[in-house]
Amino acid sequence: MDHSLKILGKASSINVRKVLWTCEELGLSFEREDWGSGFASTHSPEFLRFNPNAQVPVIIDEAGVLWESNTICRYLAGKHQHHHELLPGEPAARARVEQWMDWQATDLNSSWSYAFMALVRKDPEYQDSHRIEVGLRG
Ligand SMILES: N[C@@H](CCC(=O)N[C@@H](CS)C(=O)NCC(=O)O)C(=O)O
Repeated sequence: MDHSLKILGKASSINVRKVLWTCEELGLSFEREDWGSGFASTHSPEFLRFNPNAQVPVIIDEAGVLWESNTICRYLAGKHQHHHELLPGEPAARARVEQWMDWQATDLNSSWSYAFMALVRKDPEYQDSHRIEVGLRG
């Protein structure tokens, strides 16, 4: 089995899951290491070398290091385009894929992430009750 693709990031992260889902759709094999809160720290010098934003996912392959989940998904889909149509080349069809990816990463994510960090991750830095309430309303 070819393990030339390495994914850095815990599987419970939604942003890592996007990459795992893309790999599944494309039939790609990979190695994955657990990084992120609860696992190896993304603030360690070792990780910051890969992504100075201290966030997962990161991938490493023969082309180098890449971070930012949607960019990684587009890259993998584009690279393996010869047998899949995850990312169409035709502009209008491609735009319809990308509009959902951009909407998720901007509008959707920002509407619920504060409440998620407070109530699910229980992060002490996310304790503003008004912002939690707004997040729950959506
Ligand atoms: N815009 C980034 C966001 C990445 C992100 O928010 N990752 C979170 C996990 S979902 C993270 O790394 N948090 C820090 C940690 O878990 O230590 C992307 O889409 O890749």
